[in-house]
Amino acid sequence: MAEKQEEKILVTGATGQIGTVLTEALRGQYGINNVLATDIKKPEQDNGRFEMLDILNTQRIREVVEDHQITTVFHLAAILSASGEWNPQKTWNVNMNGLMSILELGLETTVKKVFFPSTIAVFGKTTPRINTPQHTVMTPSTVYGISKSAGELWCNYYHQRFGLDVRSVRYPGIISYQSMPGGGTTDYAVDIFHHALQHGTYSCFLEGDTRLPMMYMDDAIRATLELMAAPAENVKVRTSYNLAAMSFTPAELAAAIQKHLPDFTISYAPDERQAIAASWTESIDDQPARDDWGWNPAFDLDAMTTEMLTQLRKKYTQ
Ligand code: NAD
Ligand code: AKB
Repeated sequence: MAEKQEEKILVTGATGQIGTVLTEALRGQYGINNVLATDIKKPEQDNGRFEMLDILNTQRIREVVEDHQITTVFHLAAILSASGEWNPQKTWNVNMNGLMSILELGLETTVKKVFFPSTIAVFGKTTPRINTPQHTVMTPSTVYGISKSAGELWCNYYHQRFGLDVRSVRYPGIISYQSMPGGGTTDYAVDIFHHALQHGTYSCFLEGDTRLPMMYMDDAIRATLELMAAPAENVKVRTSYNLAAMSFTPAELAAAIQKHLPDFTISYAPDERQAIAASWTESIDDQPARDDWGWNPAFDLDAMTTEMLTQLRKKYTQ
């Protein structure tokens, strides 16, 4: 408990889909004054300390870290898979150089611990598609996946060579009601709920049988906090842990929604995101995360669907 009081936390990319929810969870756990949210986008609600911070502004990041005596960084700032393909050079710059700046601060400042979110986008066409193992072939097809795959290796390097306590998970597609996703390939699994409640129909940008690993936000946040709280000696994977909860296709998600909204309809108009989705794997073996730090997801497809519809109904009727 005493240790938690002393932590000073910096969140980059805090205004994004995961950052919005993670920052609130961290404020609840560590105290509102011990968590500094940063992004290049202002938050919709002012719930605590926030500073505009471009992850490419190395000088400014150092000043912020030194001014606030930051001990732990949750480095979420990134450009995701679909948006990344519009500007590969910029995506590489933000995703790679942003991470390198944070890792360097781990050697030169008060920063002692870093969380780096990786992704199922590190996998590619040569990766085993079913029950993808922790250690496997990775030939990502997007610049986003390439940057995250390289990022994982750099995290491992800084841990092995310099002893920096860097921890990471490969999130599946994250589904949330609190915040909207930003430029990913799995975004349909959030959009569909909003369209189901507002319009009763959804045109999906992936084909109906495209199976992808997914996770409800509550599980993603809990995994992040549990990994970061685990004793260092239990964290044996220092690239990034496979993490799983459920896998489904757009057609299966639509059927789960129809159990609650029988008149809901879905159609399919695949766009360029279909090729990205097809290059990823279908299901993930996360046994090392379960063995090393006790990972266990709580939400499956039906539980997640019920919760999303319940929470969004409340939002739309407020
Ligand atoms: P998001 O796109 O919603 O949020 C990313 C945030 O980074 C945005 O608020 C954006 O403004 C910010 N950002 C972009 N460029 C920046 C810059 N130069 N300086 C500072 N901030 C900048 O993404 P998210 O879904 O919240 O993802 C957070 C992290 O988790 C990312 O690293 C992403 O790769 C990873 N991840 C997310 C998912 C998912 O399904 N949401 C899955 C796997 C991994
Ligand atoms: C995306 O679709 O790009 C993200 C991810 C799985 O990393 N949601």
